Amino acid sequence: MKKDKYTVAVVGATGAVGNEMVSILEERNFPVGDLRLLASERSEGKQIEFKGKKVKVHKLTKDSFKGVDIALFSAGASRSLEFAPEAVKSGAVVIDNSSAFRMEPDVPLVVPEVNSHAIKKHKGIIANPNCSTIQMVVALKPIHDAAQIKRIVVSTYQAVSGTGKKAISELEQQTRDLFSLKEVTVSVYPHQIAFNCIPQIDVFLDNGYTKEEMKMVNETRKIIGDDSIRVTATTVRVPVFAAHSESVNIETHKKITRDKVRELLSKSPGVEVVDNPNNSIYPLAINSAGRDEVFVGRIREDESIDNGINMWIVSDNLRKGAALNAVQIAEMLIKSEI
Ligand code: 25A
Ligand code: L14
Repeated sequence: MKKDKYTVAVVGATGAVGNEMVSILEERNFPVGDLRLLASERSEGKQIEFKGKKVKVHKLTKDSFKGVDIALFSAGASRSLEFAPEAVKSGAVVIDNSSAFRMEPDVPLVVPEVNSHAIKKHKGIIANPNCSTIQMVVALKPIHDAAQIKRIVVSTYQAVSGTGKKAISELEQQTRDLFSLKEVTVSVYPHQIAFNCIPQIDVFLDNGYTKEEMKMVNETRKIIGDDSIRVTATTVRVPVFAAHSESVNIETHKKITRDKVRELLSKSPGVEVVDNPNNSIYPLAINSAGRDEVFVGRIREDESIDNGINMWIVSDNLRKGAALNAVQIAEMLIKSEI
């Protein structure tokens, strides 16, 4: 049923993504009646500010969802597997930021600019895609509609904030220690991340790819709704705090020029073209942090094949890559139903 105000729960409210969810709900003036902040017992009693008031964090339990209309989950896949079905039983619609349900056939995997129509089919859970996938499909969908993408080759340069607060502290601490000529401690990532690039995000699978790389392959096809698109990815962690950057090469069935790509993308929702190479203007992580858009630049034709385009895609991984996309899904949901 439609309501004037909704009871919204944020699971993992004290984490990097959860924090961002709370501020985006406020910024966008989402019609929140009651805000329920949930995390582990480590955070019990902490307070987070929402619309000028301090809201207490409670321990997540199976009974946390009574009266909740919408539950935004971002506390890792194991918490989602355990608690999202409980939230649904209590009558909430779950928008889940973890990888737990993304590839379930019954669960819509949604990027509002690309496949908002899928929201209607939900059975209680809607999945928020992987951050690297979201920013890529926002930029590629308009090109796919115009020229039909055959193949995508992507390499990512991913910020540490995607891994959460512990990883943000680790990059800070390692940087400080190196400058103080101290021994560096490695705990979150398999290697030192300060002043380094690590070609591993998440664990390796039998095919030699990482889980993050295969998420980009499978989620891209599901969101665009075309299993014929071939995707190959290399995902790399870089010492950047916020915003993922991606070098993307596509091959299309129909020829599309660089000018046409620029024109299409400058009209596309959620995208901003930043592409003036003569003045060294192109998307940068430091300019994209804190912003909502997916920034695209370095657009050029791939001279090694007939129908190819190269581009550089940057977006804030905690915002469009996670919290903002989830809140946008919630906005569409309340427009259409519950
Ligand atoms: O368990 P997993 O699947 O490996 O996932 C945990 C990781 O998932 C990150 C998350 O980042 C964390 O690194 N993550 C976020 N979004 C994700 C996504 N889409 C994602 N992983 C995959 N896909 P985070 O640390 O920024 O946020 C974690 C949030 O989840 C809450 N949480 C954790 N366990 C919980 C839980 N909530 C309910 N029940 C549980 N059992 C977590 O709350 C936070 O909100 P918290 O209270 O546990 O943490 C508050 C602060 O404490 C620090 N901290 C975290 N772990 C420890 C810790 N301190 C001491 N010891 C620890 N072991 C954090 O810095 C956090 O700020
Ligand atoms: O599937 O940067 O949402 O470590 C969460 C962790 C994406 C990568 C997901 C990271 C992942 C992210």
